[in-house]
Amino acid sequence: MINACIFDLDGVIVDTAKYHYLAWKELARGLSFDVTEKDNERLKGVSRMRSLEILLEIGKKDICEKTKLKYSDSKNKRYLEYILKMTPDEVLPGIIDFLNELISRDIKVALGSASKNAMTILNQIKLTDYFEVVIDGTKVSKAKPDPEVFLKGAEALGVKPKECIVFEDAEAGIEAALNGGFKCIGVGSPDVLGKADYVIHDFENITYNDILSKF
Ligand code: B16
Ligand code: MG
Repeated sequence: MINACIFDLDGVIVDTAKYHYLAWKELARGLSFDVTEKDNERLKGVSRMRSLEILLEIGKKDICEKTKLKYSDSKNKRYLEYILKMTPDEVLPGIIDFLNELISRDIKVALGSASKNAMTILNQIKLTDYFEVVIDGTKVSKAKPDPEVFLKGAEALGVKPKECIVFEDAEAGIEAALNGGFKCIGVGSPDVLGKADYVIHDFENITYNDILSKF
C-alpha cells in the first residue's frame, strides 16, 4: 500500500539547476577557469559545500577551509539574487495537477531537498501549502546518497519507507531513496537515472494511476 510521496525540489518541481550553474560559473570565472553544462551535472543533488569541492577539483584549485566558506557564501548570495526573482510560472509542467491529484486522493506529500534555500524557493513559486512536511538542507547532516533526508520525511509523515514513493532527478538522490528502502521514480533521462524503479521524462500528462501501475 502506498500512502505518501516525497518530492525532490531542484530538477523535479523547478529548474533551479540553471541558477546554481550561473552562480557557480561566475565564481569559477573569478578564479580564472570555466565550468561547462556537463560539469554542472555533477553538482545536481549534492550539498553546497560538496558542489564547491567538485568545482575546485574541476578548476584544479587547492584552497583552505576558511576560503571555501567565503566562496560558498559568495556563491549563495549570487544564487539568492536569482531565486528571489523566481515566479510561480517556473513550476515545471504537470506538477501542480499531480500534487492536486495526490491531495484529492489523501496521499501525504513531503519535500526532501538538499537545498538550504528550499523554503525561499517554495515561497517564491507559491507551493509551500502543498507540502505537509518539508525536510531540507537545514534539517539534515548527511547528504544524498545517504537516505537521511527521505527517512526524516517519511518519519514526519508517519509512514514507512516501503509505503512511500520518492521522485528524484539526480543519481545521488535515486541512490538515497533506494538505500532508504523507498520506491523511486526518476524524473529526467533513463541514461542517467537507470537505477530508479521507473523513469518519467517529466510530469506532463502523468497521473497518479500511471505511477502506481509501475509497482
Ligand atoms: P543550496 P535538490 C540541491 O537541491 C541541488 O540539486 C544541488 O545542486 C545544490 O547544491 C543543493 O540543493 C544545495 O543547495 O546551495 O541551495 O543549499 O535537488 O536536493 O532539491
Ligand atoms: Mg534535484
